[in-house]
Amino acid sequence: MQSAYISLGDLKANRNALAEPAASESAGGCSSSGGSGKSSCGSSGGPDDMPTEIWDKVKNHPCYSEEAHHHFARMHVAVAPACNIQCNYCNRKYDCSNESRPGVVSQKLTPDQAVKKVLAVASEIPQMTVLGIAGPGDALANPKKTFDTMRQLTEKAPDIKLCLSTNGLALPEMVDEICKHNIDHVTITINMVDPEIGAKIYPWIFWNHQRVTGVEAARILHEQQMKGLEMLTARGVLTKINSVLIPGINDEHLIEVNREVKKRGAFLHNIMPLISEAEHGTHFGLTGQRGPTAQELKAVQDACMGGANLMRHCRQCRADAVGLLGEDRSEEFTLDKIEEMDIVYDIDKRRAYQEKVEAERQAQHQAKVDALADALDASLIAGQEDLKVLVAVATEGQGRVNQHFGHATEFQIFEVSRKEALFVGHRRVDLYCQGGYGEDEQLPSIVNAINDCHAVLVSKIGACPRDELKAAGIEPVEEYAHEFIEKAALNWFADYCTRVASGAIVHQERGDARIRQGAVMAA
Ligand code: CLF
Ligand code: SF4
Repeated sequence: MQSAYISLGDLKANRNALAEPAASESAGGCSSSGGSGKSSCGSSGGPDDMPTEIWDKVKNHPCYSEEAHHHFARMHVAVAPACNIQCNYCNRKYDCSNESRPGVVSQKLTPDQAVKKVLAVASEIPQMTVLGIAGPGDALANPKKTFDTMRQLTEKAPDIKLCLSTNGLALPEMVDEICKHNIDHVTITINMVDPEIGAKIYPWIFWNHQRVTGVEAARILHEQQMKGLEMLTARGVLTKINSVLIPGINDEHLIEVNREVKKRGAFLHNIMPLISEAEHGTHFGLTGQRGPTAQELKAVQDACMGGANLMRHCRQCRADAVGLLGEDRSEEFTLDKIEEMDIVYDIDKRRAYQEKVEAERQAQHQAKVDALADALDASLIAGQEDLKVLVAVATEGQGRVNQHFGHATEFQIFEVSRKEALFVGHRRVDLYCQGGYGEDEQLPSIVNAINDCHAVLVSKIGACPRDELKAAGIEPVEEYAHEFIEKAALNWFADYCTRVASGAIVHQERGDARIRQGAVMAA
């Protein structure tokens, strides 16, 4: 059995410390600072909780807004193969077209090829609003290719938001260039603010033409990351911090990371589980370092609430991902297929389509607001004001419960209470339906993946998985097929509270769940 490195008591103590910031924490300057202490990212239905200019930057960015990620897509172009550091969780040699995780890529592109691919995707997927450069190495360790791509796109596809991610080592010297190309969104991966901890994550960095190792390497990296973050904040660039949760190394420390990045104006903090399957050949994978369980990940994220805003809907994308988060359409846009496409980049058509998508997203937001009133009433009647439960949802987009149980390769997880239906993560699973028949051997692993949930909301489910889920204590629910997710989750919650109040059922706590490492995306 795996040991739990994270003590909930310790996390609570740290969380209390977080709730009482030092006076110096008001520094950091930018109006985009993640200081509102919300439990998830800037995702409201309107600019009511942030300045208009920030809202304009996040409203259709699928990573910076949880609501937007149900409706808008992003794509990555793999123009940045080199890296200037080594992380113990990275091995870029491994490629598999069925595998989804950072550093994995099928085709590396030149800037010209990348631009052609972006225009091809933009003409086929009008809701694709963001272009990111996320490797497969480090975007800023390949500055010529990265900025050449961005420069061309500013001219040829002016309505697409530009985004990049970096380990931060080369960031301070690149901030001018980032601003010059109107790159409004930058992600920095920051796993530590203590070089002693950093030395356990980074074996070396390449700095001033030589390899530096140990604590000294981590110290340089840390200083560059903090300096780069402060410079971006001062220039009004929205920054997101990605942190990889590595049990036993930086789990409790990530609360300190959250505090430090908030102080420096980070807009969002994305805490992701370590992926460390041995077959990926990473140092951590080969030495048996495990990733966190679902409950461990959620405990650290919950402990950070009150600090920098949290992102919980990250899918740990490939460096050539295309589509909505959680889906991957990169196979439709290989270089040979693009050659045969008739590419028509029609900016007016794209705008018209995106306006329709935005209207749908506003409708989803309003449905959520309306359903909250029902949930509040029912929980009060049931005497369950403090009740919170997790529900799993099968969806193929548009923010609706619109997928069959057997077609799901991931479930979205919402924590429902009388106050909200909060997106808290997703769980990848093996496909149950294998072309007309159900694969019963998959069921135990699917149950394991959502074992902490009280219900699973689907558009349809067969008799066999229905019975097995019920036996495991998870309620299969079809009643809300094709409704907006939050409305469906809140309505189910209201019904659940009513049944508890009437004595029809007894509320019981659920157990932990397993986070599936890597992902099989193909059906
Ligand atoms: Fe890509 Fe990253 Fe930009 Fe998004 S991804 S460069 S901010 S456009 Fe998003 Fe993918 Fe998570 Fe990254 S879900 S891995 S957070
Ligand atoms: Fe891999 Fe990114 Fe780390 Fe470089 S910074 S070693 S590409 S994970």
